[in-house]
Amino acid sequence: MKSLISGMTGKVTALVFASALVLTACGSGSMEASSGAESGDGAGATPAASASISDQTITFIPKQLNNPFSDVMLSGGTKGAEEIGFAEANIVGPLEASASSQVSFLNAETQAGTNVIVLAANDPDAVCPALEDARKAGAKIVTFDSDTNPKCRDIFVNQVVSKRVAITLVEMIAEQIGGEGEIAILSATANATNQNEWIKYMEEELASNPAYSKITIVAKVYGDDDDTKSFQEAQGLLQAHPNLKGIVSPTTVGIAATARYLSTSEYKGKVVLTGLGLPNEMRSFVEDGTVTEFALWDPAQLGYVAAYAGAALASGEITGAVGETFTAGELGERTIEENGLVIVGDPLRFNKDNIGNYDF
Ligand code: RAM
Repeated sequence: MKSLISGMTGKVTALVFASALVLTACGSGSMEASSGAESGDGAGATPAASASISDQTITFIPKQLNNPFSDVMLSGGTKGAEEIGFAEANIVGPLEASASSQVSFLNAETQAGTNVIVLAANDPDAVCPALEDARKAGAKIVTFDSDTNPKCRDIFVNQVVSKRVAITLVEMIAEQIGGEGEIAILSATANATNQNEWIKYMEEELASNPAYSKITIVAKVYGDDDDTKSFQEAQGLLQAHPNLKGIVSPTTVGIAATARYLSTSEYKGKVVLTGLGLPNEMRSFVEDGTVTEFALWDPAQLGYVAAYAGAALASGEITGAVGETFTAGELGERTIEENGLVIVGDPLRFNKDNIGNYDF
């Protein structure tokens, strides 16, 4: 299998996996296409694969290239694509996560006749017309990390149930600020479907759970998943809100930039920071006492399951209907839920006691 990675610069890097020929030769045989039928569970049973994956191509489009979270997620995606035996796996994407930045990349995939497109949408609607064109041309569409409007894709592979992410974030900030005080949210881009879902459910949880009646969100700011902008937004929050007790940053770029700012500021150890972060980026801030606890999932698993979902769609094993099942390689069987949703797992919390066990 051939793997190509390209960005806005037009520069193309070709990587050839040593094991590609062997895996391609296995074709769709490695997909466990008959898992639903074997389980004998009736509703979940699906027909065996009909189209050969070894003739098909898959392209991953993250929110943006050069985001460490995307890099880990894509490593899982290409690992899955290689195991499955796609003829070719590509990674393309914009260098910034603005609403319409992915449209030209989608159009290029349609032109190229790509069979499976796996997309982390920067906006629920901006990509829809381009996705519709891709589907008309025969592509299967899987979203991961951040969904588009559900009518514009076949399946959304979501890391964790969105409400569960929000509840975990609220629990962590409440525990760390002692249950009361002003908090702020430092998000990614203002249009990101995933971020906005999590923020909506956080606000609902804070408003409806009496345990949180003394916590108030005083500001929501957007660092656009840009390190410098996130750093400046963190600085601005602390200047504008002298009584701020804590910041929740549900983005790996935002939490790392905020931690860097806090770690050398007068607020270190006084203003709490939690959210969603990569253990490898946050380790030093946990060790130096800037951050007590934050959460995430394994982004590689998200990419890996998305690759298998794409293969199951492209082979005809599943259609995206509720109750269908497919096997996501070593991560086992997954079931399609309401609204074409596939859930990867639970959030993990990282703190000084366990962060040493994780390497991503
Ligand atoms: C950032 C992105 C991504 C989100 C993670 C937690 O890297 O905003 O979409 O899922 O953080």
